[in-house]
Amino acid sequence: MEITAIHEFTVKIIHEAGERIRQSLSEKLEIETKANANDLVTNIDRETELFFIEQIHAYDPAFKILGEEGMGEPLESLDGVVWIIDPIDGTMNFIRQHRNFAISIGIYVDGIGKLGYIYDVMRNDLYYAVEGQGAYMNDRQLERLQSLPLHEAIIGINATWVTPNRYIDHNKIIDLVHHVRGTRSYGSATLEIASVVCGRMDAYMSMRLSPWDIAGGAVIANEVGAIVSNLGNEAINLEEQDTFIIANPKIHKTIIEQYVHLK
Ligand code: 2AM
Ligand code: CA
Ligand code: CA
Ligand code: CA
Repeated sequence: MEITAIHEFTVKIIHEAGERIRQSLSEKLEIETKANANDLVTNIDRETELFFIEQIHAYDPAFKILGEEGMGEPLESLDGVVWIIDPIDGTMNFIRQHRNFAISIGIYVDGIGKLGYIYDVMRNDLYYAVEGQGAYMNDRQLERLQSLPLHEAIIGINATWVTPNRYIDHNKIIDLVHHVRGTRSYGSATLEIASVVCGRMDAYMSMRLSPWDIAGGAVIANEVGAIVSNLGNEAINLEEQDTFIIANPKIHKTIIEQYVHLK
């Protein structure tokens, strides 16, 4: 597989898709719900995924594609070259805020992450990595993450973590929130992951993410020394939904060992 050629091709189609999405903001969106009333999808999520599938299959029909909106063939395994795509991550932000959403792509070969992309569409910022060749935000190479104490950390969590919930003991999370320097919640998992790999935030966790939310980010994380796992400290699984954390190494260990008590 010609990694450099695929990388150049991917950057090109991400920028084209981003331009189409920006154009769509001046048109009326068709909005539907999926699993629940707050789980939204638009015609642009689907059209963007279809655009990627058409472009990728024109490039090489053997590439397999897993996309959130299910516009491709069902994926039977991670064997071969698999593109894992979230056409719009942060659909609610896309609809309501017209910002704070991203395109994310991870390209895996036999289950190993080779190329990862998170594109902040409205800021025109591309975060990416090629396995073994470092990670970048646009032209700037990202540095390996520096260690810092938990009381200086900014962590990404949303408000449901400090309310009673079925996944974790929320009282320990209240302790965590009191202990850290600050918390943030952006409403786009991939942009929160991008914040961690850049060192703007030191951890991000979610109670339920899907493969397309984390596939691109995990490749970038490896290149800067960020740790990704589920909240049980097991390797991420690209075939099903799971809990998720990405963090600076020491912060990852402290949060998992001292603050996350899974039910
Ligand atoms: P999405 O916008 O692509 O659906 C905010 O809730 C973050 O969690 C977004 O990155 C969103 O991705 C993701 N997410 C994952 N599963 C979700 C679900 N079932 N409902 C809403 N958001 C979900
Ligand atoms: Ca969605
Ligand atoms: Ca998503
Ligand atoms: Ca999405």
